[in-house]
Amino acid sequence: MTTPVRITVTGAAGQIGYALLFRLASGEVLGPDVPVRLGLLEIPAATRAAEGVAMELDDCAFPLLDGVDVFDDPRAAFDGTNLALLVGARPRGPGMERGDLLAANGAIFGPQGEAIGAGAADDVRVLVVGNPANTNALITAAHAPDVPRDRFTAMTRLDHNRALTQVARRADVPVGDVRRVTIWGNHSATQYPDVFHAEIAGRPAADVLHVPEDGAGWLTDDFVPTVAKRGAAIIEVRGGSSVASAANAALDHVHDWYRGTPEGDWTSAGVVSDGSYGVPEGLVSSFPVTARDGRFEIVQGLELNAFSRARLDASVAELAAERDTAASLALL
Ligand code: NAX
Repeated sequence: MTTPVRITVTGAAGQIGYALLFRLASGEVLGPDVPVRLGLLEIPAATRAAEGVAMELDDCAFPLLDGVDVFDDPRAAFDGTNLALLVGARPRGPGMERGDLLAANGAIFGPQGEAIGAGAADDVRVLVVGNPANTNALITAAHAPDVPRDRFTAMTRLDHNRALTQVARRADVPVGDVRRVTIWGNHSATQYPDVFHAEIAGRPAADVLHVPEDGAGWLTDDFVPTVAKRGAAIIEVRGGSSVASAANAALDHVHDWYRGTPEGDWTSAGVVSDGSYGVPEGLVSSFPVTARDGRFEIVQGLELNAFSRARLDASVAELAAERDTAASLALL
């Protein structure tokens, strides 16, 4: 057996953890010849539940699963890890302001970043799912200054997948016919799902869907709010937050990061900005990205019309405000 990929999942006893661990162990994400060793990090109060998840993983007899370890200490959990999925986070409680939420999450993601910096493998890759995902990724990266910046990502793949389906529904085509949709900015209500570079069965989506340059009509009134508020809609209808679709998106993100995006297409991911598209360097913003040889690259050279520019700028302003709040709380 080749050396297993060590994967650490935080919040492993939570809902999303439960929906993604079994698929990671099955081989469908990293490949049918890639053994994995899973580390489950939880808070002490939830390690017993995580042990139960580990027992169930054992009971699946996955041939590629080298073993499962349960941790309540980040240093031990991230020691030697190749892939860190940071799912566990502090949800917004009643009356909690954005600063309170960032402070609570800073207390989680700061130490986890330090632990990644101290002990993770040289090739470590980090995906932050726990909200506020972009700024939690920024805080994590800030605490691991020796790890290359391109190893820290935040999940906007669920928004991306939601956008693909909304476009396909509108055009009445199979979702596989839709390519090159983009989520820009923050994983929040200000995110900008962009169809101006998208294609439907090889034709410009804006032509097929009759979207004017100023975004009036369906784009502004229906598409953007439907994608941006889909999480709230799921809570209202299902009676709980997105779980399986969120886990699926995390696995799509990991799959593409390791195994590449399809030729001629791209996906969306929160990555550390290099200044592309005027997004201030260092912010973790969603961009259109391709993946090759285990690296995400921001798609360059897309023209943004005035509508897209304004939407992107608004979401980036929110990211900058979150960064400033995090800095003022000494979380960076
Ligand atoms: P759950 O509340 O079911 O699970 C969270 C788990 O994290 C709990 O078991 C808890 O004990 C654990 N945890 C808390 N602090 C921890 C720490 N310091 N170390 C390790 N584990 C810790 O939430 P779930 O539904 O699984 O959602 C997890 C996160 O994903 C939430 O922050 C949620 O907001 C976020 N989401 C992000 C999405 C995205 O697109 N980026 C979409 C889905 C989801 O809303």
